[in-house]
Amino acid sequence: MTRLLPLALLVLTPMLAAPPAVLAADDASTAACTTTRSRSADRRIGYFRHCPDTPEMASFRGGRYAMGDSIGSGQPYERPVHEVTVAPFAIGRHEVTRGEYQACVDAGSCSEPSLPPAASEAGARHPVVGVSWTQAKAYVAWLRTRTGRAYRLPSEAEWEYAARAGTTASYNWNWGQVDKVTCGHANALDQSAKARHPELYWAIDCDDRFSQTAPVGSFPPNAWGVHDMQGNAWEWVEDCWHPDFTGAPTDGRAWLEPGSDGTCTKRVNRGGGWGNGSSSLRLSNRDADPLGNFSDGLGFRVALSLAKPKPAATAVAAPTAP
Ligand SMILES: [Ca+2]
Ligand SMILES: [Ca+2]
Repeated sequence: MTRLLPLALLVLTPMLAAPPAVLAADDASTAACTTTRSRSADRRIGYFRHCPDTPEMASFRGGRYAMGDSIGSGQPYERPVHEVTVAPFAIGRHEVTRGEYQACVDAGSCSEPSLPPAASEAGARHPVVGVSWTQAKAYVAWLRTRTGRAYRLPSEAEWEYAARAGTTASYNWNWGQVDKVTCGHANALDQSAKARHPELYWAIDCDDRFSQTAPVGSFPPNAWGVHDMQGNAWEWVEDCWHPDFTGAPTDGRAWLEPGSDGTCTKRVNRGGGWGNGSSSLRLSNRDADPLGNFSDGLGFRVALSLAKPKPAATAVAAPTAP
């Protein structure tokens, strides 16, 4: 598979993190912080943050959806479309930011990103990029220690469920009406990026104001209140790479059985990034990289399993629709 950017793709020595401890999502017995909660303006979606320096999360009941390229415009590895039932979970409202990742670095539990940011991308609210899958795993291991909750990377099925927010279209902002990336909805390879990187031979025909990463939340959220699932930074997920969805799990778990090469050294990443155009930002598009690779366009967000929904007025609230 070809990704126009990241510009730099290097290889680190693979180093698998220890498997996560299994903790109940609402088990506060080891919590180090006070959880803060809020709801979307229409009160359908519950948000929470376990510690001031940890990511804000959006809660979903889970449900059944069609995963993969139901439009027919994608690649064979985006098919077959298959029904998946996702259990209740929470996912970061944003990509993990540089500021959030730095808290883990400061604690001595994460290594610095392998690519220093350009001055214009160094702000704490920019997504952390230049981190390998292994570094992303180290961050979620630190989150488990910091919060006492079983944070992890999302499964690929959870990622697509949250990204689609109920739509079967290619993009969650137009529901099939305009089949391309628009500069008002996602940070993609636009005219400002082409001006900064003249070696690129094309870009979408508008200016989204961000030649590389944008601070998270600079673009509107999807229908379920989650930002930048399409564009800005590509996002690592837990799953091993498989050449298509034949035999994929239908219960929303990460697909951890080895791929056709007999290994799980390549991990999936999703969503497209600032260096990509319309095709790569499609909701069903997939890519993968060796777990030690990193690039200036590849980051991640975190997830957390939830207990079955409680009444909306209590605890980690689940929205009525998602
Ligand atoms: Ca851009
Ligand atoms: Ca993204």
